[in-house]
Amino acid sequence: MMRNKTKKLQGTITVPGDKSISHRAIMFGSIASGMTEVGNFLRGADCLSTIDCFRKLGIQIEETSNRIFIHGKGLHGLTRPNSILDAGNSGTTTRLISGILAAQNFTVTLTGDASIQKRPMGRIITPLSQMGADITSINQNQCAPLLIKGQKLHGIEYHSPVASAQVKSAILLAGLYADSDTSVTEPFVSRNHTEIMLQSFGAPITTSNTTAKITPGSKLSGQKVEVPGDISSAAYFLVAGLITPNSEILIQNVGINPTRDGILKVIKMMGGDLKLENLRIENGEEVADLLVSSSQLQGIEIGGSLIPTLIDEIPIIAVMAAYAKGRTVIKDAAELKVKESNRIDVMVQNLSAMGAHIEATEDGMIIDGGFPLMGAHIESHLDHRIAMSFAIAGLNASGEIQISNPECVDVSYPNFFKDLASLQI
Ligand code: SPQ
Repeated sequence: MMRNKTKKLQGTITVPGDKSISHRAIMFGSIASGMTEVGNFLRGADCLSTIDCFRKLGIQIEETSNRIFIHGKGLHGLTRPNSILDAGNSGTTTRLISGILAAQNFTVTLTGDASIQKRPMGRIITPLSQMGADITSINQNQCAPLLIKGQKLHGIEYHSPVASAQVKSAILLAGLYADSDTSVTEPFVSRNHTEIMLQSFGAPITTSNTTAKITPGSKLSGQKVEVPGDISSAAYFLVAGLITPNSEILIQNVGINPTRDGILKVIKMMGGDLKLENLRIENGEEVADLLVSSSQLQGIEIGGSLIPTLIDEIPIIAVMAAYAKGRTVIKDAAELKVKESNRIDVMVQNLSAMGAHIEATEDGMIIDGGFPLMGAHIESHLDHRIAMSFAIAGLNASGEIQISNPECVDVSYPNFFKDLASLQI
C-alpha cells in the first residue's frame, strides 16, 4: 500500500522521565534510610521490573499516577526474596542490582527475558568476583540467569575494558558495602547519573577524569527526586523534526547531562537547526527545552569519547544519516552488538530494506545518505530503540513501514506512537 510522506510535524511535547535516572531512584531509595519520593518516574516496562525486584526484596513501594514513594530500609534492610528476581528486558536492572545483591546476607537467582539471557554478564561477574562476590552464571555462558550468594566484599581499583555506566554502577554499588575504597576507571566517561544521585543520597563519591571512587561506611538518606525527561526518548522527535519538511517541534523538560548529550552535538555537527531554551539544573542534572526545525543535514564522522554519550541514540542517528547529504561514518561503537539486539546488524538490515546505502563495519556503520527511502517490513527484534527509529524513518519514506512487535516501545516509552501522532497535523 502506498502512503503519502508526512507533510509537516508541528507542536510541543513532553517526553517521559529518564529511564536511567528512574531505575537509580528506585534502587538507591530502597537501600537508603527513610522515604524517597520520585516525581515524573518513567512507568515503562524496564523501570517497573526494577520496582518488582525491590518489592520482592522486601521494600514497600507505593505508586500514584506518576509519583513513587519508596520506604527505604537502609543499606542492610533488604530481605531474601521468596522467588526468582526477574529483570525483564532490562540490562540496567540486571547489572546494577547484581552489585547490591553481591553484598547481601542471602542468596538469590536473577534472570530476565530471552534478550537479557543473551547479554554479557561477564563484564560484571569479573570485577564483582574480584571484590569477593560469589556469582555463577547458571548456564555457564556468562549470561543470566545468575545465582548470587551474598558475601563480605572488599574494595578494588578496577580498570574497565569498556566505557559502561552499568559496569561502573554495579561496582560502585558493591563498593558501598566493601571494607575499603573502591574505584572504577573507564576508557571514556560513561553516563554519570549514579555518581550524581548517590552523592545526593549521602554517599562519599569523588570523580576525576575517567575515574569514580566510593568510600564505604556512610548511610544513605531518602531524598526527593524529580526525574527529567529522557534525552534518549527526545532524540526520536529531534530527528523527526529535522528530517520532515516544514516542521518545528518543541520538546520540554529534557535532561541534557553532558555525559548524555552527544545527540545534541551530532545534530549541530550535521548542520541541524536546534536551540536550547530555559536551561536549568534540577537534582544536580542539567535540563532544557529543545526546539528543532527542518534542516538540510550533512554526513559526519563519529567516534571516540563521543560514543558513550550517545550510545543509545546511534539507531536514530543512522536514520538521520540516511536522510543527510554525503557520508556518515560511525566507529568505536562495537558495544551496539550487545544491546537488546545487535543494533549494528539490525540497523543495516532494516535500513537496507528501505533502500538506504549502508554497510556494517567491525565497530559501527557507514551510511551514504540522500537516497530516497521506501516502505518496507521492519523487524524490530523486540528492541524498543529499533521500533522507534523506524517509526521516524518511515515518516519521509514513500510507501508504508510495517514494524514487527511495535508494542516493544513500552520498555522505555509507552506513549510513543500517541505522542508522534499528536505532532502530525
Ligand atoms: O537497560 P538496558 O536494557 O541496557 O538499556 C539500554 C537502552 O537502549 O535503553 C541499552 F540497551 O540503555 C543502557 C545504556 O546503553 C542504559 C544504561 C544505564 O542506565 O546505565 C547505560 C548504557 O549501557 P552500558 O552497557 O553502556 O552501561
